[in-house]
Amino acid sequence: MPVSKILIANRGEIAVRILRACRDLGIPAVVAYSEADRDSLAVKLADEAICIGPAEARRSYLNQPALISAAMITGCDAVHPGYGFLSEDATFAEACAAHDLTFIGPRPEVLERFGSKYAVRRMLAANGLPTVPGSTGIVSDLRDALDQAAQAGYPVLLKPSAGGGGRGMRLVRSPREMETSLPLARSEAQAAFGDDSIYFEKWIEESRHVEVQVMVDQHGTGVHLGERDCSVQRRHQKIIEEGPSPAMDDAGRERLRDLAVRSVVAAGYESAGTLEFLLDPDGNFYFIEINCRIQVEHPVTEMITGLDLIAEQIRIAAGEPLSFRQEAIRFRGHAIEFRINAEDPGDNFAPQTGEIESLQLPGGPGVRIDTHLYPGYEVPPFYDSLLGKLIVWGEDREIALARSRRALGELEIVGVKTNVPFHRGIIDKAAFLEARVSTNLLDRVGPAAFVAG
Ligand code: MV4
Repeated sequence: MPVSKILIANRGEIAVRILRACRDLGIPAVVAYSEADRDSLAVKLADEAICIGPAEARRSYLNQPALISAAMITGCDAVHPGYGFLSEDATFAEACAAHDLTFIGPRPEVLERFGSKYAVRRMLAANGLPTVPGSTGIVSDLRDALDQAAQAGYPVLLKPSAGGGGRGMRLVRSPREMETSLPLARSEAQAAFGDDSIYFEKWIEESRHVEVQVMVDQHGTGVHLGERDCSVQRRHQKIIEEGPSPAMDDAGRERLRDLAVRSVVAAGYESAGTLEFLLDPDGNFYFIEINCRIQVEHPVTEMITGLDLIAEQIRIAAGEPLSFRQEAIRFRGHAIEFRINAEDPGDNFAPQTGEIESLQLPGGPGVRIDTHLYPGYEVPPFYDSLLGKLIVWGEDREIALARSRRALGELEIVGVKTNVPFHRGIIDKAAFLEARVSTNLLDRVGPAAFVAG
């Protein structure tokens, strides 16, 4: 479990964020980069960097032998996978362990156990978490699916057990739709995840997406760090996240946070993790899935707690006990995160690439920017479109919103189209201001649009 030098096996803003945590902890770090990221900010800021392969992620950031060799060549004893890529890959965590490298995340056997969405749902339900009514297991065949859906009642949402984040889900409104959708969902799941196991849940109307951040050490002590509300999404991509949830009262919040941490500790989870819930209009919450990694939106939690989640995640992987107790965590104010993407809101959010000609970042009280951009940086076409995050804090939601307006006004990225104008629009929409955002894709886009993506 030693952690005395860390290989950062990721790119973009999260590579920079991890590097900063390493600096603050006094731990040397090595940035692993693809040929396309040679001129990246993480490489520029790093003490040491090593090329792990060509641009294509399969051959670099997903190339396990290349990453393990890079760690060994540079004398690292730990690997931080960031989010995405290999961050929840039990095989990679196992390969790290086999080479005496500490994987900064849950230990491989824990990742393995939390890898099946359906199994996790059952395990956490057994530990006291409310889940959405639905199939009692993986559906075996069409007959079984029809029988179980008739029991649960339509509409239902088919979910691949090996998937995550909404990928491959399908809405089914009738037995006839089940007949066509189940085989399609199966073959999609097989193609996308190499596993065609499908389960289903009743569709929750007008739900919000609320998630609880937890931290559990290897000695079985866990804390929650509050919840985030991620109800502003587009094609299952979160766009704006905030905390605390503006849709919950203090009693509901307390119950959710407490149940979440108690159930994962009982189930043997460890490291940083996030439990996702749907919140219905009556204030009922239902567990849907767990993310076994640090998430894009972790700064929301850092802003309202004043803690460094990456540093804590590293300490946990090193076998240290949690550095704070639940009672010592003070929640203060409200934070909102805006994901800044290289995409054109005027062209159906098509991904953009090109050179950042100039960059003007906002500042002042309550404003944090996590980005890998610099003037002259070339946004490569090979990866996701996240350019960075603007995170704004205020004593309450009103103040945070006012500061967000100010900060979004100051932010200017020239050279590549971004979704900044879209954020400026959203922030003044009544639905967002009054926290009435929810999804009812059933009415809004229909089932045809509700497929992988
Ligand atoms: C649901 C749902 C309604 N009913 N599950 C899961 C992953 C996430 N990206 C979206 N997920 C949903 N799961 C049941 N049983 C609706 C969604 C959903 C959603 C939820 C909250 C906020 C925005 C959303 C956008 C699309 C789908």
